[in-house]
Amino acid sequence: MGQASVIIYITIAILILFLISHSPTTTKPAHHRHRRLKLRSNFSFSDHSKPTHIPFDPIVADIERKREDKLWEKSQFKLDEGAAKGDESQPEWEDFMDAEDYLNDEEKFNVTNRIVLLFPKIDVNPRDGFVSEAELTDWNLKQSERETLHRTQRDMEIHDKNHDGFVSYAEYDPPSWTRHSDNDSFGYNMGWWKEEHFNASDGDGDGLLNLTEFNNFLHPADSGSPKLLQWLCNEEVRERDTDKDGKLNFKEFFHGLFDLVRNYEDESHNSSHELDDSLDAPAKKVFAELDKDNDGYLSGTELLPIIEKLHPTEHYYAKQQADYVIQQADADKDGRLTLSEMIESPYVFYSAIFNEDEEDEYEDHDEFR
Ligand SMILES: *[C@@H]1O[C@H](CO)[C@@H](O)[C@H](O)[C@H]1NC(C)=O
Ligand SMILES: *[C@@H]1O[C@H](CO)[C@@H](O)[C@H](O)[C@H]1NC(C)=O
Ligand SMILES: *[C@@H]1O[C@H](CO)[C@@H](O)[C@H](O)[C@H]1NC(C)=O
Ligand SMILES: *[C@@H]1O[C@H](CO)[C@@H](O)[C@H](O)[C@H]1NC(C)=O
Ligand SMILES: *[C@@H]1O[C@H](CO)[C@@H](O)[C@H](O)[C@H]1NC(C)=O
Ligand SMILES: *[C@@H]1O[C@H](CO)[C@@H](O)[C@H](O)[C@H]1NC(C)=O
Ligand SMILES: [Ca+2]
Ligand SMILES: [Ca+2]
Repeated sequence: MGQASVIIYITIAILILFLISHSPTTTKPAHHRHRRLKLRSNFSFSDHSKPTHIPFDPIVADIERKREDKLWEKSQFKLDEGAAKGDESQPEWEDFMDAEDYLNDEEKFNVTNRIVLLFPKIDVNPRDGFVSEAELTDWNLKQSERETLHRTQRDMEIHDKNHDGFVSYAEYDPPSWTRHSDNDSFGYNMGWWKEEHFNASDGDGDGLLNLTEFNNFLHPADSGSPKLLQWLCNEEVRERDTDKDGKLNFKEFFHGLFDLVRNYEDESHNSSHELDDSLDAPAKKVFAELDKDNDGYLSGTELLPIIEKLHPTEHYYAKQQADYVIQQADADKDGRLTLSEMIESPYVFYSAIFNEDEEDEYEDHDEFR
C-alpha cells in the first residue's frame, strides 16, 4: 500500500515536471488575449476607392456587410422617404446583442478556433501545412472581391430603375458629387461617367450592363478587360493633357504621371520638379521607353504598360496586406505561416482589419474588458 502510493507520488511528480518543462511560454500571447476587436464603423457609400483593410474572416466580413447594409438602407431611406416602409426585418446580429460584443465574447467567437477552421481553407495551393504569400494573397483577394461585388449589387439597386437586372446608359444617373467637375474646353464632361466609359464596360455590346459589367464599370482597373484598360489609359491622357492635343508631351508626363510611376521604381530621387537636365534624366528615360513609336508623345495605348502602377488592382492591395501580415506573424522567418504561427499571433489577422490606427498596436494601448 505505502509502496504503491510512493510510486504514484513519484509518477505524478515526474508528470508535473514533464508538463512544466514542455509547456510553451504562454506569457507573451496572454497579452494579446484581451485585445478588443472593433468593427469598421465608418462607411462611405459614394466613394469607390479601395477599402483600407480587407477583412480576413468571412464571419466578420458578414457582420460588417450587414451593418453596412443597415446604414445604407437608412441613408437611402433619408433620400427617398416613403419609398420603402414597414420592412422591419433586422439583421440577426442586432437582434440579440451588439455585434462587437459578440466578437469579443471569447466563448462565442474564439479567434484560435476561427484560425484553426480557416487555415485549411487558405492552405490550398498546395495543401502542405504552410500558408504562403501567394495563398494568403488569393484568400485576401477573394474576400475583397466578394465585398466589392456586394457593394456593386447595392449600387445597382439604385441605378437599375426598372429593376430588370441591367443598367442602361439612360438609367445611369451620375450621383451629385460627381457633377462638380467643370466642363472642359472640348465640350465633353471630364467625369467618370462618360458614355465611352459605359460602352467600354458593355462587354457583349447589348447597350445594357449586367452585374458583372456594372462591377467592371465601377472598377475598371480590376476588370481585366482590354477595352476598359484602354479607356482608363485614355482617361489618364485626358486628365494630364494640359495643351489639349490628345497626347502627352514630356512636360505633361513629368508633372502629372512620373511621380506615380517612379514610386514603384527602385531609384532614389530628389523630389525637385524643376526641368533641369540633370534632375529629369530618369523621367526622360522612362518616357523614352514608353514612347514606342518615338514621336515624342505618349498616347493612351503607350500608357498600357504602366496602367497598373497608376491604378493599383485589388490584387495589389491583397498582396500588400498578405506581406504585412506574414511579416508580423512569421516567427521563424521562413516567409510562410504555419498554423501555430497564426495561432500565436491571432490579432495580427484580426487587428489588421479592425484597428483604424495601425500604429497603436502595442500592448500598452490594449483595451481591457
Ligand atoms: C469617418 O472617418 C473620418 C476620418 O476617418 C471622420 O472624420 C468622420 O467623422 C467619420 N465619420 C463617422 C460617421 O464616424
Ligand atoms: C479558445 O479555444 C481554445 C481551443 O478550443 C481553448 O484552448 C482556448 O482556451 C479558448 N480561448 C478562450 C479565450 O476561450
Ligand atoms: C456644363 O455644360 C452644360 C451644357 O452642356 C451646362 O448646362 C452646365 O451649366 C455646364 N457646367 C459648368 C460647370 O460649366
Ligand atoms: C456607345 O454605344 C452606343 C451604341 O450601343 C452608340 O450609339 C454610342 O454612340 C456610343 N457612344 C460612345 C461615346 O462611343
Ligand atoms: C454579364 O454579361 C457578360 C457578357 O458581357 C457575361 O460574361 C457575364 O456572365 C454576365 N454576368 C451575369 C451576372 O449575368
Ligand atoms: C540629391 O540632391 C543632393 C543635394 O541636394 C545631392 O547631393 C544628391 O547627389 C542628389 N541625389 C540624386 C540621386 O540626384
Ligand atoms: Ca500551402
Ligand atoms: Ca434596367
